[in-house]
Amino acid sequence: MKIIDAKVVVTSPGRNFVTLRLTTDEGVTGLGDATLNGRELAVVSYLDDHVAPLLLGRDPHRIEDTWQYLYRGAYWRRGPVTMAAIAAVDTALWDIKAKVAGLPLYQLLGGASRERVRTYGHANGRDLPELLDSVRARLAEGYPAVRIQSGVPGLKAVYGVHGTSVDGSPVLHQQARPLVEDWDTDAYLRHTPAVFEAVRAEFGPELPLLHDAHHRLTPVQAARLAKDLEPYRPFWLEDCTPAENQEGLRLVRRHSTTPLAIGEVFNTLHDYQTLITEQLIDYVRSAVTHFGGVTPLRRLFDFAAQYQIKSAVHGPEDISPVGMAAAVHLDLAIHNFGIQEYSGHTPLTEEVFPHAYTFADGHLHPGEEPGLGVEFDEELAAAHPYEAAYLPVNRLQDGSIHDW
Ligand code: GCO
Ligand code: MG
Repeated sequence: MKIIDAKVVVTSPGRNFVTLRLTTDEGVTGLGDATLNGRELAVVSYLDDHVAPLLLGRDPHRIEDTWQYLYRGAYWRRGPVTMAAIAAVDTALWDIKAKVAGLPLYQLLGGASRERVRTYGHANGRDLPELLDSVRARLAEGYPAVRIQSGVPGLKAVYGVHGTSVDGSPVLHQQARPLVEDWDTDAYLRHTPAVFEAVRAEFGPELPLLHDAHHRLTPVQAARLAKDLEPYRPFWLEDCTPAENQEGLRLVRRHSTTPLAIGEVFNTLHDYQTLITEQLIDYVRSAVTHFGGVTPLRRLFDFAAQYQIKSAVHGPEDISPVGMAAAVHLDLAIHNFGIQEYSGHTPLTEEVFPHAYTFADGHLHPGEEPGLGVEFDEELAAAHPYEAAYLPVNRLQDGSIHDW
Protein backbone atom coordinates (compact mmCIF):
# COMPACT_ATOMS: atom_id res chain seq x y z
CA MET A 1 0.00 0.00 0.00
CA LYS A 2 1.18 3.54 -0.78
CA ILE A 3 0.27 7.05 0.31
CA ILE A 4 -0.91 8.91 -2.78
CA ASP A 5 -2.25 12.15 -1.28
CA ALA A 6 -1.61 14.31 1.79
CA LYS A 7 -4.08 17.17 2.12
CA VAL A 8 -4.06 19.85 4.82
CA VAL A 9 -7.29 21.70 5.59
CA VAL A 10 -7.75 24.60 7.97
CA THR A 11 -11.32 25.35 8.99
CA SER A 12 -13.00 27.51 11.59
CA PRO A 13 -16.39 26.14 12.71
CA GLY A 14 -16.24 28.37 15.82
CA ARG A 15 -12.45 28.24 16.18
CA ASN A 16 -9.57 27.15 13.94
CA PHE A 17 -8.63 23.52 13.38
CA VAL A 18 -5.88 22.12 11.16
CA THR A 19 -6.59 18.65 9.78
CA LEU A 20 -4.40 16.33 7.71
CA ARG A 21 -6.02 13.73 5.50
CA LEU A 22 -3.81 10.97 4.07
CA THR A 23 -5.14 8.84 1.20
CA THR A 24 -3.72 5.51 0.04
CA ASP A 25 -3.75 3.89 -3.38
CA GLU A 26 -6.27 1.38 -1.97
CA GLY A 27 -8.67 4.18 -1.10
CA VAL A 28 -8.20 4.02 2.68
CA THR A 29 -7.92 7.44 4.32
CA GLY A 30 -6.59 8.57 7.69
CA LEU A 31 -7.03 11.80 9.67
CA GLY A 32 -4.66 13.68 11.98
CA ASP A 33 -5.07 16.84 14.08
CA ALA A 34 -2.34 19.51 13.73
CA THR A 35 -4.03 22.41 15.51
CA LEU A 36 -1.66 24.81 17.27
CA ASN A 37 -3.89 27.48 18.80
CA GLY A 38 -2.87 30.96 17.62
CA ARG A 39 -0.09 29.68 15.31
CA GLU A 40 -2.15 27.42 13.03
CA LEU A 41 -0.76 28.50 9.66
CA ALA A 42 2.84 27.78 10.64
CA VAL A 43 1.89 24.10 10.95
CA VAL A 44 -0.06 24.21 7.68
CA SER A 45 3.08 25.43 5.90
CA TYR A 46 5.31 22.89 7.68
CA LEU A 47 3.03 20.10 6.51
CA ASP A 48 2.31 21.39 3.00
CA ASP A 49 5.79 22.59 2.13
CA HIS A 50 8.05 20.14 3.94
CA VAL A 51 6.19 16.97 4.96
CA ALA A 52 3.49 16.16 2.39
CA PRO A 53 6.00 15.82 -0.51
CA LEU A 54 8.01 13.29 1.55
CA LEU A 55 5.00 11.13 2.31
CA LEU A 56 3.92 10.42 -1.26
CA GLY A 57 4.80 6.87 -2.23
CA ARG A 58 5.57 5.73 1.34
CA ASP A 59 4.04 2.60 2.86
CA PRO A 60 1.44 3.84 5.41
CA HIS A 61 1.98 0.75 7.56
CA ARG A 62 5.52 1.86 8.48
CA ILE A 63 4.42 4.17 11.30
CA GLU A 64 7.57 3.93 13.44
CA ASP A 65 9.89 4.42 10.47
CA THR A 66 7.90 7.39 9.19
CA TRP A 67 7.95 9.00 12.65
CA GLN A 68 11.74 8.58 12.96
CA TYR A 69 12.22 9.77 9.36
CA LEU A 70 10.33 13.01 10.07
CA TYR A 71 11.75 13.56 13.58
CA ARG A 72 15.42 12.62 13.11
CA GLY A 73 15.53 13.37 9.41
CA ALA A 74 14.71 17.08 9.83
CA TYR A 75 17.87 17.64 11.94
CA TRP A 76 15.89 20.50 13.67
CA ARG A 77 14.18 18.45 16.33
CA ARG A 78 11.33 19.22 18.72
CA GLY A 79 9.29 22.41 19.06
CA PRO A 80 5.50 22.81 18.89
CA VAL A 81 5.23 23.43 15.13
CA THR A 82 7.36 20.42 14.17
CA MET A 83 5.74 18.12 16.69
CA ALA A 84 2.16 19.14 15.80
CA ALA A 85 2.96 18.37 12.15
CA ILE A 86 4.52 14.98 12.99
CA ALA A 87 1.57 14.28 15.32
CA ALA A 88 -0.91 14.69 12.48
CA VAL A 89 1.02 12.26 10.26
CA ASP A 90 1.42 9.68 13.05
CA THR A 91 -2.27 9.87 14.01
CA ALA A 92 -3.42 9.57 10.39
CA LEU A 93 -1.19 6.50 9.91
CA TRP A 94 -2.64 4.83 13.03
CA ASP A 95 -6.13 5.64 11.69
CA ILE A 96 -5.25 3.91 8.40
CA LYS A 97 -3.66 0.88 10.06
CA ALA A 98 -6.64 0.36 12.36
CA LYS A 99 -9.11 0.78 9.48
CA VAL A 100 -7.21 -1.82 7.43
CA ALA A 101 -7.26 -4.16 10.43
CA GLY A 102 -11.02 -3.50 10.78
CA LEU A 103 -10.52 -2.59 14.46
CA PRO A 104 -11.00 0.48 16.61
CA LEU A 105 -7.58 1.99 17.37
CA TYR A 106 -7.68 1.07 21.08
CA GLN A 107 -7.59 -2.62 20.09
CA LEU A 108 -4.22 -2.09 18.38
CA LEU A 109 -2.93 -0.38 21.54
CA GLY A 110 -3.53 -3.48 23.65
CA GLY A 111 -7.31 -3.45 24.01
CA ALA A 112 -9.48 -1.88 26.71
CA SER A 113 -8.10 -1.63 30.24
CA ARG A 114 -11.33 -0.05 31.48
CA GLU A 115 -14.98 0.26 30.58
CA ARG A 116 -15.00 4.03 30.12
CA VAL A 117 -12.90 7.15 30.51
CA ARG A 118 -13.45 9.54 33.42
CA THR A 119 -13.41 13.25 32.53
CA TYR A 120 -13.31 16.64 34.17
CA GLY A 121 -15.10 19.77 32.98
CA HIS A 122 -14.44 23.49 33.41
CA ALA A 123 -16.26 25.77 35.84
CA ASN A 124 -15.45 29.49 35.53
CA GLY A 125 -16.84 32.52 37.33
CA ARG A 126 -16.05 36.21 37.50
CA ASP A 127 -16.93 35.99 41.21
CA LEU A 128 -17.80 33.25 43.68
CA PRO A 129 -21.58 33.12 43.09
CA GLU A 130 -20.98 32.82 39.35
CA LEU A 131 -18.37 30.11 39.91
CA LEU A 132 -20.70 28.12 42.18
CA ASP A 133 -23.40 28.30 39.49
CA SER A 134 -20.91 27.10 36.93
CA VAL A 135 -19.90 24.12 39.12
CA ARG A 136 -23.61 23.29 39.51
CA ALA A 137 -24.02 23.39 35.72
CA ARG A 138 -21.09 20.99 35.18
CA LEU A 139 -22.46 18.58 37.79
CA ALA A 140 -25.87 18.72 36.11
CA GLU A 141 -24.15 17.73 32.85
CA GLY A 142 -22.78 14.67 34.65
CA TYR A 143 -19.12 15.63 35.10
CA PRO A 144 -17.57 13.64 37.95
CA ALA A 145 -14.76 16.19 38.48
CA VAL A 146 -14.51 19.95 37.93
CA ARG A 147 -11.72 22.45 37.28
CA ILE A 148 -12.46 25.70 39.13
CA GLN A 149 -11.17 29.08 37.87
CA SER A 150 -12.29 32.39 39.29
CA GLY A 151 -11.88 36.11 38.78
CA VAL A 152 -9.58 37.81 41.28
CA PRO A 153 -10.74 40.94 43.15
CA GLY A 154 -8.88 43.94 41.74
CA LEU A 155 -8.16 42.29 38.36
CA LYS A 156 -10.31 43.28 35.41
CA ALA A 157 -9.82 40.26 33.14
CA VAL A 158 -8.52 36.78 34.02
CA TYR A 159 -7.96 34.11 31.37
CA GLY A 160 -11.04 32.09 30.50
CA VAL A 161 -13.13 33.80 33.15
CA HIS A 162 -14.11 37.30 31.97
CA GLY A 163 -16.23 38.55 29.10
CA THR A 164 -14.13 41.60 28.20
CA SER A 165 -10.48 42.57 27.84
CA VAL A 166 -8.94 45.18 30.19
CA ASP A 167 -9.27 47.67 27.31
CA GLY A 168 -13.03 46.95 27.15
CA SER A 169 -13.11 44.89 23.93
CA PRO A 170 -15.34 41.82 24.08
CA VAL A 171 -13.88 38.31 24.38
CA LEU A 172 -14.70 36.42 21.22
CA HIS A 173 -13.60 32.92 20.35
CA GLN A 174 -11.64 34.34 17.45
CA GLN A 175 -9.67 37.50 18.08
CA ALA A 176 -7.62 39.16 15.32
CA ARG A 177 -5.28 40.76 17.91
CA PRO A 178 -4.43 39.26 21.30
CA LEU A 179 -6.69 40.48 24.10
CA VAL A 180 -4.91 42.19 26.97
CA GLU A 181 -5.53 40.68 30.39
CA ASP A 182 -4.10 41.85 33.71
CA TRP A 183 -2.36 40.01 36.49
CA ASP A 184 -1.26 40.41 40.11
CA THR A 185 0.23 37.29 41.67
CA ASP A 186 -0.18 38.44 45.29
CA ALA A 187 -3.88 39.14 44.77
CA TYR A 188 -4.28 35.71 43.12
CA LEU A 189 -2.43 33.92 45.92
CA ARG A 190 -4.60 35.63 48.57
CA HIS A 191 -7.86 34.83 46.77
CA THR A 192 -7.46 31.26 45.51
CA PRO A 193 -7.62 29.43 48.89
CA ALA A 194 -10.89 31.31 49.57
CA VAL A 195 -12.23 30.03 46.24
CA PHE A 196 -11.52 26.44 47.27
CA GLU A 197 -13.02 27.05 50.69
CA ALA A 198 -16.26 28.37 49.17
CA VAL A 199 -16.56 25.49 46.67
CA ARG A 200 -15.84 22.85 49.34
CA ALA A 201 -18.38 24.49 51.68
CA GLU A 202 -21.03 24.28 48.97
CA PHE A 203 -20.26 20.89 47.38
CA GLY A 204 -18.66 18.91 50.21
CA PRO A 205 -15.39 17.00 50.55
CA GLU A 206 -15.82 14.35 47.86
CA LEU A 207 -16.04 16.25 44.58
CA PRO A 208 -12.64 16.13 42.81
CA LEU A 209 -11.57 19.79 42.33
CA LEU A 210 -8.81 20.83 39.94
CA HIS A 211 -7.18 24.20 39.39
CA ASP A 212 -4.94 25.58 36.62
CA ALA A 213 -2.34 28.28 37.44
CA HIS A 214 -1.34 28.62 33.76
CA HIS A 215 2.43 28.77 34.39
CA ARG A 216 2.20 32.10 36.27
CA LEU A 217 4.05 31.46 39.54
CA THR A 218 7.66 31.27 40.65
CA PRO A 219 8.64 28.05 42.47
CA VAL A 220 8.33 29.63 45.92
CA GLN A 221 4.93 31.16 45.06
CA ALA A 222 3.78 27.81 43.70
CA ALA A 223 4.97 26.09 46.89
CA ARG A 224 2.94 28.52 48.97
CA LEU A 225 -0.22 28.02 46.90
CA ALA A 226 0.15 24.23 46.93
CA LYS A 227 0.54 24.35 50.70
CA ASP A 228 -2.39 26.76 51.22
CA LEU A 229 -4.67 24.55 49.11
CA GLU A 230 -3.78 21.35 50.99
CA PRO A 231 -6.65 21.59 53.52
CA TYR A 232 -9.12 21.52 50.60
CA ARG A 233 -7.57 18.37 49.12
CA PRO A 234 -7.38 19.43 45.45
CA PHE A 235 -7.32 16.64 42.88
CA TRP A 236 -4.45 18.62 41.36
CA LEU A 237 -2.76 21.95 40.89
CA GLU A 238 -1.90 22.36 37.20
CA ASP A 239 0.99 24.23 35.54
CA CYS A 240 1.93 26.00 38.74
CA THR A 241 5.29 27.20 37.33
CA PRO A 242 6.70 27.59 33.81
CA ALA A 243 8.18 24.11 33.76
CA GLU A 244 11.05 24.77 31.39
CA ASN A 245 12.69 25.17 34.79
CA GLN A 246 12.09 21.55 35.75
CA GLU A 247 14.27 21.79 38.88
CA GLY A 248 11.93 24.49 40.24
CA LEU A 249 9.40 21.76 40.95
CA ARG A 250 11.72 20.31 43.61
CA LEU A 251 10.93 23.29 45.80
CA VAL A 252 7.17 22.90 45.31
CA ARG A 253 7.36 19.19 46.11
CA ARG A 254 9.42 19.76 49.24
CA HIS A 255 6.69 21.93 50.74
CA SER A 256 3.44 20.26 49.80
CA THR A 257 1.55 17.05 49.13
CA THR A 258 -0.89 18.74 46.74
CA PRO A 259 -0.80 16.60 43.55
CA LEU A 260 0.78 18.36 40.56
CA ALA A 261 -0.06 18.13 36.84
CA ILE A 262 2.15 19.53 34.08
CA GLY A 263 2.86 19.20 30.39
CA GLU A 264 0.26 20.63 27.99
CA VAL A 265 2.90 22.82 26.32
CA PHE A 266 5.57 20.11 26.27
CA ASN A 267 6.23 18.35 22.99
CA THR A 268 8.72 15.57 23.74
CA LEU A 269 9.56 13.14 26.50
CA HIS A 270 12.80 15.07 27.11
CA ASP A 271 10.77 17.97 28.52
CA TYR A 272 9.61 15.61 31.28
CA GLN A 273 12.90 13.86 32.09
CA THR A 274 13.60 15.46 35.48
CA LEU A 275 9.92 15.78 36.40
CA ILE A 276 9.32 12.07 35.91
CA THR A 277 12.55 10.49 37.13
CA GLU A 278 12.55 12.61 40.31
CA GLN A 279 8.80 12.05 40.75
CA LEU A 280 8.13 15.79 40.94
CA ILE A 281 4.66 15.52 39.34
CA ASP A 282 1.68 13.18 39.53
CA TYR A 283 0.03 13.65 36.11
CA VAL A 284 1.43 14.17 32.59
CA ARG A 285 -0.76 16.54 30.55
CA SER A 286 0.42 16.26 26.93
CA ALA A 287 -2.02 15.87 24.05
CA VAL A 288 -1.57 13.58 21.02
CA THR A 289 -1.83 16.76 18.89
CA HIS A 290 1.19 18.56 20.38
CA PHE A 291 3.40 15.65 21.34
CA GLY A 292 4.18 14.05 17.99
CA GLY A 293 1.20 11.68 17.90
CA VAL A 294 -0.05 8.43 19.37
CA THR A 295 3.36 6.71 19.13
CA PRO A 296 5.37 9.02 21.44
CA LEU A 297 2.45 9.69 23.81
CA ARG A 298 2.14 5.96 24.43
CA ARG A 299 5.88 5.95 25.20
CA LEU A 300 5.46 8.84 27.63
CA PHE A 301 2.67 7.02 29.47
CA ASP A 302 4.70 3.83 29.74
CA PHE A 303 7.72 5.78 31.04
CA ALA A 304 5.55 7.69 33.54
CA ALA A 305 3.98 4.43 34.74
CA GLN A 306 7.33 3.23 36.08
CA TYR A 307 7.14 6.13 38.56
CA GLN A 308 3.43 5.73 39.43
CA ILE A 309 2.62 8.87 37.43
CA LYS A 310 -0.70 8.92 35.58
CA SER A 311 -2.08 10.33 32.35
CA ALA A 312 -4.30 13.41 32.12
CA VAL A 313 -4.47 14.30 28.44
CA HIS A 314 -4.99 17.97 27.57
CA GLY A 315 -8.51 18.27 26.08
CA PRO A 316 -9.62 21.88 25.66
CA GLU A 317 -11.77 23.04 22.74
CA ASP A 318 -8.67 23.73 20.66
CA ILE A 319 -7.93 19.99 20.35
CA SER A 320 -10.09 18.95 17.37
CA PRO A 321 -12.41 15.92 17.55
CA VAL A 322 -9.66 14.04 15.65
CA GLY A 323 -7.12 14.72 18.43
CA MET A 324 -9.77 14.04 21.05
CA ALA A 325 -10.65 10.66 19.51
CA ALA A 326 -6.97 9.64 19.49
CA ALA A 327 -6.75 10.59 23.19
CA VAL A 328 -9.82 8.58 24.13
CA HIS A 329 -8.49 5.43 22.40
CA LEU A 330 -5.24 5.79 24.37
CA ASP A 331 -7.12 6.54 27.62
CA LEU A 332 -9.15 3.35 27.27
CA ALA A 333 -6.10 1.21 26.52
CA ILE A 334 -3.34 2.30 28.92
CA HIS A 335 -3.12 1.03 32.48
CA ASN A 336 -1.96 4.27 34.14
CA PHE A 337 -4.88 6.41 33.01
CA GLY A 338 -5.71 9.23 35.43
CA ILE A 339 -8.37 11.55 34.02
CA GLN A 340 -9.27 13.15 30.66
CA GLU A 341 -10.00 16.87 30.23
CA TYR A 342 -13.12 17.32 28.12
CA SER A 343 -14.81 20.59 27.16
CA GLY A 344 -16.77 19.34 24.16
CA HIS A 345 -17.05 21.31 20.91
CA THR A 346 -19.52 23.66 19.23
CA PRO A 347 -22.45 21.90 17.45
CA LEU A 348 -21.00 23.08 14.12
CA THR A 349 -17.60 21.52 14.95
CA GLU A 350 -19.39 18.26 15.74
CA GLU A 351 -21.03 18.47 12.30
CA VAL A 352 -17.72 19.07 10.53
CA PHE A 353 -16.15 16.12 12.40
CA PRO A 354 -18.86 13.45 12.98
CA HIS A 355 -17.39 10.96 15.44
CA ALA A 356 -17.98 7.60 17.06
CA TYR A 357 -16.74 8.62 20.51
CA THR A 358 -19.49 9.35 23.01
CA PHE A 359 -19.79 11.40 26.19
CA ALA A 360 -22.34 10.13 28.69
CA ASP A 361 -22.60 10.41 32.46
CA GLY A 362 -19.31 12.35 32.56
CA HIS A 363 -17.40 9.57 30.79
CA LEU A 364 -16.06 9.11 27.27
CA HIS A 365 -15.86 5.98 25.14
CA PRO A 366 -14.09 5.84 21.75
CA GLY A 367 -16.78 3.69 20.10
CA GLU A 368 -16.25 0.61 17.95
CA GLU A 369 -15.76 2.06 14.46
CA PRO A 370 -12.57 0.86 12.73
CA GLY A 371 -9.72 3.40 13.07
CA LEU A 372 -10.15 6.59 15.08
CA GLY A 373 -13.85 6.66 14.31
CA VAL A 374 -13.88 10.25 13.04
CA GLU A 375 -15.10 11.55 9.67
CA PHE A 376 -14.30 14.93 8.15
CA ASP A 377 -16.91 16.85 6.12
CA GLU A 378 -14.59 18.84 3.85
CA GLU A 379 -17.41 20.65 2.08
CA LEU A 380 -18.80 22.00 5.34
CA ALA A 381 -15.24 22.75 6.50
CA ALA A 382 -14.64 24.82 3.35
CA ALA A 383 -17.72 26.91 4.13
CA HIS A 384 -16.01 28.02 7.38
CA PRO A 385 -12.53 29.19 6.40
CA TYR A 386 -9.61 30.19 8.64
CA GLU A 387 -9.99 33.32 10.78
CA ALA A 388 -6.96 35.00 12.36
CA ALA A 389 -7.07 34.27 16.10
CA TYR A 390 -4.75 34.72 19.04
CA LEU A 391 -4.63 33.73 22.67
CA PRO A 392 -4.65 36.70 25.08
CA VAL A 393 -1.51 38.29 26.52
CA ASN A 394 -1.03 39.03 30.17
CA ARG A 395 0.33 42.29 31.63
CA LEU A 396 1.25 43.25 35.19
CA GLN A 397 0.01 46.49 36.65
CA ASP A 398 3.22 48.31 35.61
CA GLY A 399 2.46 47.34 32.01
CA SER A 400 5.13 44.64 31.61
CA ILE A 401 4.31 41.27 30.08
CA HIS A 402 3.88 38.38 32.51
CA ASP A 403 4.13 34.62 31.93
CA TRP A 404 1.11 33.48 30.03
C1 GCO B 1 -6.26 23.65 29.71
C2 GCO B 1 -5.47 24.71 29.04
C3 GCO B 1 -6.20 25.56 28.08
C4 GCO B 1 -5.15 26.31 27.24
C5 GCO B 1 -5.46 26.33 25.80
C6 GCO B 1 -4.40 27.06 25.00
O1 GCO B 1 -5.84 23.20 30.76
O2 GCO B 1 -7.26 23.27 29.13
O3 GCO B 1 -4.67 25.42 29.94
O4 GCO B 1 -7.09 26.38 28.79
O5 GCO B 1 -5.04 27.58 27.71
O6 GCO B 1 -5.55 25.01 25.36
O7 GCO B 1 -4.57 26.86 23.65
MG1 MG C 1 -4.03 23.94 31.41
